[in-house]
Amino acid sequence: MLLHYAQNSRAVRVAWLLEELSLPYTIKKYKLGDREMREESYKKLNPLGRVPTLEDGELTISESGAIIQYIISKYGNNQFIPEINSKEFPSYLQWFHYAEGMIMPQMNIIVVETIFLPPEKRNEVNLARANKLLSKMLDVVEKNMENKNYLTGEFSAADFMTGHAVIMSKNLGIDFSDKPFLESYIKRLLARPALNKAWSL
Ligand SMILES: N[C@@H](CCC(=O)N[C@@H](CS)C(=O)NCC(=O)O)C(=O)O
Repeated sequence: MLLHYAQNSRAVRVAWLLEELSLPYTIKKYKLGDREMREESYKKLNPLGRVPTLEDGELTISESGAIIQYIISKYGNNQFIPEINSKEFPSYLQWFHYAEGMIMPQMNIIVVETIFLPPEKRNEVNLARANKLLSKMLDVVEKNMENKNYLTGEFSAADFMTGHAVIMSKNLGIDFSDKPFLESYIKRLLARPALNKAWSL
């Protein structure tokens, strides 16, 4: 498997899973914003020129969540996915999708309004709204973590998605002083050697 990867991106989620499963893979490294990600050869693999993208033989697949589900189903013997009839299964689905559904849209706005746009084009109202909403989205995760080590109790594939999104929010400078359970959750995730490896590729 070849993973198209950039540091501090959602590609870390996929590398993290590959490391947890000890699967062999190679990476092609980009820097976010690289011209190389906009070249036609890469756009053939990922028309939006984004990461992650995974190549597996003839197959090319993008969307971090889809890649994670693909790898776990095909090579992971469904590890990190609660049994379908368990009470954890619906909760796993919810937290798996919460990252791209609720957290990342706000983070995208914050990144655009603070990094991508030149100062004269930035919009303070959009930024303040995204910050407020992101904090609200994180409060829901905080509440969930009150009595748990991981999002659904045991470590699951939901942690690759929403756990990573929580860490990215913290790295972006969101105030976590009122989110002690998320602070300990982040520490717990960062203590996993597989995540450390994935983060520093
Ligand atoms: N929903 C997609 C989002 C992919 C995405 O936006 N990736 C970002 C990095 S985290 C990217 O490649 N950005 C480069 C750009 O926008 O030019 C996923 O989960 O894989």
